[in-house]
Amino acid sequence: MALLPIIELPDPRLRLVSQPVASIDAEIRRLMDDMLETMYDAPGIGLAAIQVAVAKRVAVIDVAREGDAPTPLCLANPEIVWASDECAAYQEGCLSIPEYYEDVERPERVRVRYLDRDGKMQELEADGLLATCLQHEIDHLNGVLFIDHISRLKRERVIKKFAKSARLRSEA
Ligand code: GNR
Ligand code: NI
Repeated sequence: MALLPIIELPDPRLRLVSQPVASIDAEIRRLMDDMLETMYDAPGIGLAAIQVAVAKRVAVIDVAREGDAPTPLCLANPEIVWASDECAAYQEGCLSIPEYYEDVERPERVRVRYLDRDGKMQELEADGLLATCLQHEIDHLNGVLFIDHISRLKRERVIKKFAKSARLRSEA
């Protein structure tokens, strides 16, 4: 297993649309395992492959609370097949936008179809934090970030802040 570097705003690769996985082979399983290790180390509750600069439709999630038994979830080609009309707001964060948190409103419940680590087609219905995280990760696979769901003023402010710190770092 290996820790992978996580790319951050304003890296333009975060805006790529990731490519579907043809089959779950050893390379994809290794990617999933490395992503889980990277996510637990961060620590985070989800990670999309594009965050480690791999433009494949792969994500990992574990919303178990610290101290509880881990519940790792590996998803390839995840798709929302149903979303509730009711919405819920959660304070979201993103490992690619460190230390920035904002409320985002999304459907409260979703049903997601995906291939698991064994290449088996699965369906999962979720609410609460898991529903939020599934939607956040599927957004990443489409080049969408949680800041795309907040006000333009707040979004432009955070993009500017990260662009400036990247510039200062490159000048240092
Ligand atoms: O660690 C994470 N926490 C989080 C909190 C609320 C909603 C979504 C998330 S996902 C985030 C990790 C991440 O950036 N995944 O892409
Ligand atoms: Ni994220």
